[in-house]
Parts: sequence; C-alpha cells; structure tokens
Amino acid sequence: MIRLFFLCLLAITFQCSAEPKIQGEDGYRLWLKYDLISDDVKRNHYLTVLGKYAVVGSSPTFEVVRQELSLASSGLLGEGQEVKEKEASLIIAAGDNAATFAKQYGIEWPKQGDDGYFIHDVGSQNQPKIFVLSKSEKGALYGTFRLLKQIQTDDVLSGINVASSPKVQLRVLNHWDNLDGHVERGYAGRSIWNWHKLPGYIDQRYVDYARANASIGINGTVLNNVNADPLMLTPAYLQKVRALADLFRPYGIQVYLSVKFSSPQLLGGLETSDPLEPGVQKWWREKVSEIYKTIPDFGGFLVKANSEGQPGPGDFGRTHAEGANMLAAALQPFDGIVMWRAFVYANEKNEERSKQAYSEFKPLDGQFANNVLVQVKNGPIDFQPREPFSPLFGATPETPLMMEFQITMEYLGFSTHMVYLGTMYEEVLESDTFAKGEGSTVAKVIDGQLFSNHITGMAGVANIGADRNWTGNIMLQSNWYVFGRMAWDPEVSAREVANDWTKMTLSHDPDTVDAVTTMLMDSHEITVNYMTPLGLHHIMGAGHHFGPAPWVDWLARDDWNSVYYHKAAEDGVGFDRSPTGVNSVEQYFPPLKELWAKPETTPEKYLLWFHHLPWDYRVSSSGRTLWNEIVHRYYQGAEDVARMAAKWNSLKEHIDPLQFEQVRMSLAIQQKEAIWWRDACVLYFMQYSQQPLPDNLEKPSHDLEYYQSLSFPHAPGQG
Ligand code: BDP
Repeated sequence: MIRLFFLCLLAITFQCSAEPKIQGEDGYRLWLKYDLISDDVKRNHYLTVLGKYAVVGSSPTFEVVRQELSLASSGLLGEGQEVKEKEASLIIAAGDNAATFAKQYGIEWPKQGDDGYFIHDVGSQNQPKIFVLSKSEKGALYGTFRLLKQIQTDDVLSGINVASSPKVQLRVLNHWDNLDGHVERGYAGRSIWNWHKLPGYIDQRYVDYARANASIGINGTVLNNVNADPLMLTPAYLQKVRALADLFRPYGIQVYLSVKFSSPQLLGGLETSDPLEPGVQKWWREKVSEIYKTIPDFGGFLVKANSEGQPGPGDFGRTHAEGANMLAAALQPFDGIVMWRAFVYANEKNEERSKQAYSEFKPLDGQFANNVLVQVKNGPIDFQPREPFSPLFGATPETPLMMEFQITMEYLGFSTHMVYLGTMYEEVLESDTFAKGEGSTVAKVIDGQLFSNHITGMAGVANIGADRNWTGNIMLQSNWYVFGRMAWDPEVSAREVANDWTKMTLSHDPDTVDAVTTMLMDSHEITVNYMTPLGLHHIMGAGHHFGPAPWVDWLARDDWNSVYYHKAAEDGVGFDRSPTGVNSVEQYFPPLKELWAKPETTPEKYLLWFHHLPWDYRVSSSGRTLWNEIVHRYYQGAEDVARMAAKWNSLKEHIDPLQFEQVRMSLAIQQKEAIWWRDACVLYFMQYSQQPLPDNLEKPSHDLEYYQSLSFPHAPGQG
C-alpha cells in the first residue's frame, strides 16, 4: 500500500516536472518594462542623467513623478536617486519654479499649452543637464514619461530638445464594462473594475492602469458601458467611483460615467424623463451636484441615446440637442461636459443606415450647448474592418465633434488576430473632408484647427480586461498605446508609434524591431483582405460578430443582416450608395461627392461600399475582373498571414520566450481563421458569380454548408 502511494506520488511529481512551462515576460508591465540596459556604454550615458535627479515641488502628482523615476532608474540602470537641485543632472519642475529655471539658465521656452512640456539640455556632451519644464504638474508628468521613452527607445539624451503639447484636450478611454464584470465586446477577460470590492480594496492594477495611461497622455476614462446601468448613479456606486477618481487624480486622469437617459424614471421614480420637464431637469441638477460633492473634478457624462433600444429624448418628441443640453446645463456650473454619441440608426426611418447620423445631427449644428461634444464613430456604419470616414466630420462647423475609435477587436477577429490599428486610425485622420477646401483633414476637424473649436476630444473603446497581459494578446497592447499617442497628436505617424512600441515592449535588436514594425504596419490591410476586401462590410457572424457569415438574412431588422450590406446577386455585388442608389455620397463635400459617385474614381478600397458592380467589372489597378479580384484578395490576405507567422517564427531568438510563444500560438489561430474567412466567403459569393476559382488556387477544404453550420454559442464579449 505504502509502495503504491509512493509510486503514485512519483508519477504525479514526474508529470508536473515534465509539463512544459515557459518562463518569461507575461505582458503585465506593458511598455513600461524598465529592464536593465545591458550595454555598458549606453547604460553609463543614461546614468549621467537619470542617476541624479531632482523633482522640484511636492504634491500628489510630483509624488507619482518621483515614484516613476525611482522605478525606472533602478530598473533601467540598477541605480539612481533623488538629489539636491544643485547636484542634479535631471530637473523636473512646473509652474513658477519652471519659469525661474528657464530664466536662470536662459532657456527659451516655446509657447505651449498648460499640459505641454519642454525637455532641454543645457549641459555638455559628456555631462548633460536636462530640464523637464511645464506650466502644469500634469505636463511635468507627461514630460517625465517622454524622457523615459527616450531611454527605452535607445535615443541619446545629450542635446535633447523636445517640446510637445497635446493637440486634443479630452483623450478618453471608453470602457464598455458592465457592473457584473462582463465587458461588452471585451476579449481580454473580465472587467478590471472590481465593483464588489471597491471602494475599500484598491487593486494594484488600478495604479498600473493609471501609469500606463499617463505615459501616453490619456487624461480621461469612462468607467462603464454606454449601454448604461442606472445603478451607476446610486450613492453606493458613486463611492466606488470616487475611490477610483481619487486614485487617478495625481495621474491627471478624470473619471466620466455613461448614463441612461431614463434614469429620472428608473432611479428617481419620476413619471417621465422628458428633458423639457422642470422636474426632470431638477432631478439631474441634484444628481449632478451630488456627484460633484463626492468627486469634485468629475469629468461628465457619455450618453448613448435613441440607439439600439436605449432610451433618449426622442422618446418624448425631443431632439438630441434638447436632450444633451439639459444634461449640459446641470453639468455646466461644475465645468462638466457631455459626450453625446451620434451612433444612431432606426429601422422605422425610411433612410439607409449609413446616412442616418448625418441626417439627424447636421440640422442640429449650432444648437448644442458649449459644454457638449458630439461623439462620432470613425465610419458611417459601425467600426467595420474598413469604412470611409463619417460624412459628419467637417459638416458641423458650430459643433465640436469627438472622434470615437474602437480599440477592442469586435469586428477584427477578437484577441487572436494581430491587427495594429495605427494605420487604420491614420487612414481616417488623414482623410480629406474638403469641408473648407483641400487639406481639411479629419485630424484638423478633431483637433479643432478647422473650425477653431473651444473644446476637442478623442475617445477609444478600450481593449482592456483582467487578463494578465491586459489586452488578451501582447501585440494588441500596441493599439491601446497608439490610441493614446494619436489622441495626443492626431498627425503622429503610425509607423513611428509602432516602432517605439516595439522597442519598448518586445526587443531592442534593430532587425527584429524593423521586422515587427513592418508586420504591424501591414497587418490591417492584410486583415481587410481576408475579411472584407474592396469595401465589403458587415458580413460577420450574427450577434457575437465572430467569423465570416455573409449568408445572414434572418435578423429582425434589414440593416442587421449581411445580405443587406453586400447585396450579392447574379448581376453583381456591392451596395449602390451612388446617386443611382441611396445616394449617401451626397453627404460628402465636393469633389468627393462627385468622385465617389462613379466607380472609376472611387478608391478601390471603398469600391463595393459605394457601388453595386457586375462580376465582370474590370478593376483598374490589376485589370482583373471583379470576381477574380475578390478571390485574389481573399487568397492574398490568407497567404500574407502565413507569411507574417513565418516571419514571427524566424524572430524566436530575439524575443522573450513567453511573449514569443503566446504570439506564435495566436498567429497560428489567425492563420487558420484567415483561411476560414477566405473559404467561406469565396464559396458564398461563388453561388452568385457562378464562376470558378482559378485553377492554381488551393480549393476550400469544406463545402459552403459546412461553414454555414458552424456556431459559437459561447463566443466572448456578446452584448
Ligand atoms: C456595436 C456593438 C454594440 C455596441 C454598439 C455601440 O456591437 O455592442 O453597444 O456598437 O457602439 O458595434 O453602442
């Protein structure tokens, strides 16, 4: 008996030790790793600066600066300490102190906004003396992170001369987190907010979340889902929100809440939530003043109204402006703001979905209160892998528009597809609206340059969850990172950001950095090719939005079905949004409305978005027929994923083993799923094109029925 017991024990022990366990970077530290710099020359160079620093002033924000410098210097250099100003080679100062230093050292400080910073070396080649100066403490914090980036990305410090100011005022994450911990469209585990344990228990994650955001300039967070639970506004939850607000304050981050428009009825027991009713206005005024008593620097509200079943002013015969202004009036005495979403479409309206937001909001231009921003999704439909920019950008000179990007991967393969969104954001921001002639880019609408807006903002639907690596896939951390960088500067280059992120997160080996940057830069176009090439859109699985399903035709509303969007038939494929069809091109400024009205002058990436074309239409860039071009793109996309996976595998020696393995596995899944998208879509469209696949192509391994039979009842993130 005893022998048997020992044999079992031995077997168990053996089994455990035989299990492969890869040690390494688990991704928790994001891009703030601060690993020891092994190169002596480099380390000594940085030591001449970061070895002796002085933070001039004491406040909660300066405490954060001190902590970060201590963490970074001990990590990167193995040493470093705060010293007296006179002995310091790095001095961080804000406000009057900063101005005094500037005067004393003859530093010519470029004109900039309060939260900008100026990093300047007044020392010599061998002994730099660097100042990080700002008007505000927040600016000094941003400047500190910027200086640390210089070290993390192997740039020299001596001679540094960097001035930067945020071009957009509100740089905000939108968490679609429910109070029960489920994250709508979240693919990185449960919500990071542990509402049950708040306000008493402060998870270290909240601190690291704040550090990460501050490091890229994010200064606001909407804690809860736009499909809002009114409970959020109850005193018990406000105490929980307060705990987070108190923690985030020193990091320069304000909290905001999503609110349900019918809260006066649901929480207050009122008979109506009509925004013009004095009783309703009073209810909101009192609620808002209760919030500000609890959280004096509360940011304001985000509202999804009269959209996908959410209540709104329309329920009472009132406009979006009347609804938004009522909330704005309650927030105004406290400097709070309203972010009112333009994501509206209704089945009852006799108008095509892509046109509805413009039709509803354009006539309201000029009617919104001063502290309202209208928050517009980047495309006219809904965060598709690719969309043209929303025609609202540029169309409302009197109304500040806030960009809403999706960072989470709802329509892009969840967390196993590696898709860097920097290029997608860049494509949208660089788009010319022509609102005030050539050069009226979306970026200039958003940062207020075009119409001199008094208030500007950019929002990103967060991809953050309680997974150890935060985003479900280390590579997707790059999307949180690039969102912050582009919110700070909508004109920054996606490539530059990808490069920085790669160095800070994955490797310092120059060839590896180049290879990964190239993968990131190519990844979105590749994904568009194997999912929705040439302007196809909204052909994913119903409900969960996972995988291909161009056959969906059974949902209650026309414009929820895939067949509504691709309109594949024997005569061709694509949605005619030109003047011969629903004419959504009319919502764009000239020359776009004329250019996009004709297939020959429509960019190929939007071809089937704006046009229904015969299968034998000649695609000008390649000379292929439309059918052959669609097939070509699906195959090219899938092949390119295989190429990316092979490239990644070749980098094994230069990447941390755990990071390497996790990404390798995800890419292998992506490769399989790209083939799945390709085969399912090609077989589906083939029924209508009635043309074969070119001979040289690998045939799908199943028939269409097989793909149509697949179901994913427990796909994550469902709404
Ligand atoms: C859709 C999502 C849904 C969101 C909605 C929104 O599928 O979960 O609630 O957007 O933005 O794309 O309100």
